Amino acid sequence: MSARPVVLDESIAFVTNGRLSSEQTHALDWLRQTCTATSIRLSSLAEANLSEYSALWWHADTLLDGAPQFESEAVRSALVSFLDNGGGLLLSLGAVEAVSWLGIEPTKPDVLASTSPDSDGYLRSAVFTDHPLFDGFDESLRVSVNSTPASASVRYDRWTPQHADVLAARFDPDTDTDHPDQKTIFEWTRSDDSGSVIGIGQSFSFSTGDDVTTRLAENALRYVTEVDPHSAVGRPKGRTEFTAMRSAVPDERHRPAYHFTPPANWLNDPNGLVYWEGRYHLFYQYNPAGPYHGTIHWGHAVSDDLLYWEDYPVALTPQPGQSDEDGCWSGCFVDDGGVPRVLYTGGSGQDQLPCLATSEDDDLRRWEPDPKNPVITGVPAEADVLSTVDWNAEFRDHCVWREDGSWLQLIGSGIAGIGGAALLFRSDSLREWEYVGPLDIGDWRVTGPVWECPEFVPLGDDYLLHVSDYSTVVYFVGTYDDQQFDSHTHGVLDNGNFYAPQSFTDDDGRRVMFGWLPEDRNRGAQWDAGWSGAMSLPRRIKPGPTAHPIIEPASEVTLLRGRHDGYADIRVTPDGSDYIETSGDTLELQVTIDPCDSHEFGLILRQSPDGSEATQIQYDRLHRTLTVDRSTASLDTRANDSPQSMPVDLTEQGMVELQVFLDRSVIEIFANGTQCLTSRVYPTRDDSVGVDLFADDGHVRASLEIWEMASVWEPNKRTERP
Ligand code: DQQ
Repeated sequence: MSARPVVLDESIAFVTNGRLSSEQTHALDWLRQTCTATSIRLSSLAEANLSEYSALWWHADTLLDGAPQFESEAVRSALVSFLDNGGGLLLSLGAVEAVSWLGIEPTKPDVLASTSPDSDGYLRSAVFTDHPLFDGFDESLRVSVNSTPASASVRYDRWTPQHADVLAARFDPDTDTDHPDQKTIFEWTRSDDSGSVIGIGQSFSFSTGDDVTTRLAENALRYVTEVDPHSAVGRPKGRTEFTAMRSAVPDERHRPAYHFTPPANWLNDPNGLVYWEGRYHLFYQYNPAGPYHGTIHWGHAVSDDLLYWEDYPVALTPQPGQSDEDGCWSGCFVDDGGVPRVLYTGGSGQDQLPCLATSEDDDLRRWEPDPKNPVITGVPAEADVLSTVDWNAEFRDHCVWREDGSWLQLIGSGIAGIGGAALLFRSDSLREWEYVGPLDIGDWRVTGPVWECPEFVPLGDDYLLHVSDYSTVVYFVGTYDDQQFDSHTHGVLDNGNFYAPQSFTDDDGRRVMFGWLPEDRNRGAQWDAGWSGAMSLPRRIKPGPTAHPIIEPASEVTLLRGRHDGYADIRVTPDGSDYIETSGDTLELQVTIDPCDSHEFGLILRQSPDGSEATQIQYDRLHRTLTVDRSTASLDTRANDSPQSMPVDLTEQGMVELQVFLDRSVIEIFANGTQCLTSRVYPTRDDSVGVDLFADDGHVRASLEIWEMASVWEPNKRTERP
């Protein structure tokens, strides 16, 4: 950071709540060198003529707790009117606590400490890299702050403010560790016409004369004194805000162009999938505070065609003091005789319990949590549900259906010492449930100790149960009668980066599934990207000639096809390369390979001209295995380079037939209609877009159809629908 003279042509009031501490004296000295500064006691704010100042700065190096002035209504309304008249406010350290008292923020900060950590710094959000608060900072998202003397810290760790933009969390420079959940710099705007509020809860000390602190203070004061600062969005509500958010974290090399991704920040499981009043609704596990799993809300997107999605406002928000205060976890849609409801898991402390919410609009925009939440108040005593360090009882995620005039519900769980389980409940009202018993229990040595996200749906004459066992989505097909399920067939829904799927039926009776495609690069890389998690393409699940379900991309996906290249009957040998002229990173490929006398052969994607980056999709004929070899997929060591494999038999004609969807970091492979493997790759080079075929021995004959796929997102330059 370069030093520059600091001059603010503003008159700023420095608010104190008593005798100045040494830290406050240093801060006020700095302010006096920076602008016209006046010190005002908080208790006299109601009598002061605040219109003389363009901003107030309240810098409290101790907690506000118990300060009598903090309770004064006259002071509160003086501050609020100041803001409403366009005045700016900088709250630092202990003073950040005042946001809830001022009515700026309904969720109170949950960390109020009278000391700050020895080693400290900021972890800036990738969404707000252009925020004027960081003018003059270099591009790094990790900012070290030199020696921070003991002073109060105020943060949101467990919770996330509802109306703030989270500009930075905490970074520990000594151990080089990110703490994305320790949120510490915020911006609030009370209303469209009011001034801005910046809150800096930690590592903001003037006693040490740190450059970062003075630069931040100058930027913050300049920003809040601007006549028309950018206003904080908090939770985006409209198209402009969502588009701005998506544009802020384009990550063009890796962010999918035709798969659904969150506007920014974190996405995991699909939830509450439904075709309602003629539109598809995709809710999803969403953290608005950053690209990491925490403070889980329900995001919402709507589509007419399963391809082009419109972002809708957040549907469910954790409510402090309620049974979902720590997160609104996965759940399903329930059509209660035409009334749209969702059943989801509320997290609170170490409890996870089912909660109900209802929407009263056809658009499913607004959701009201039920006053009777949680609708099941504890796990069934007779079930011996597993308890772990994280949870009193592993008990979450819901699948609800109507049967013989009753509601039936499955909840994911685990039985101590035995294995993952899907527990069955019955209800007449959705608000009171009786335990029926386990629909199915696995063996923990095979399918893990806990089953998440169970879903139970008809499949032809049979039923399909699928569960996510922390690593894989396993399915069981069997018969169902009198609330008893007997499985006769099992398999894996996808052999790669695919988890917690959910499905729904549309008006045509098609069963369509989405799954979460988790990232496969480390957390630091996800933070830097500013977004995390994608949805799979819509997949149709249907009965096939065997007991295994057929899994194929929904037919709508073909609508994204653009330019087409076809390559017929190519002879591929170990001596050759450059068989394919088409290149790109958003493609659909249909490959048919006759193995001839070769044992190992396949397709190469995202190859750089010098070969330093390439992902091989390799078929091993001896072991009848398809492997995505990621050992050279990326030069970035933060990306997982381990191989991913699945069993694939040759077709009746002795061929390998693959349908592959490449969408930047996503590779979704469908083989023979029943086997899927989704992989994630993160090439670093712009020219890693080559496509090729290879044979390691002998020769193969191959045909290839390739389509360029349209982008469905504006920041990716949305193309016209083909
Ligand atoms: N994700 C949710 C849980 C579920 C898990 C939390 C599966 O409800 O068990 O975000 O990814």
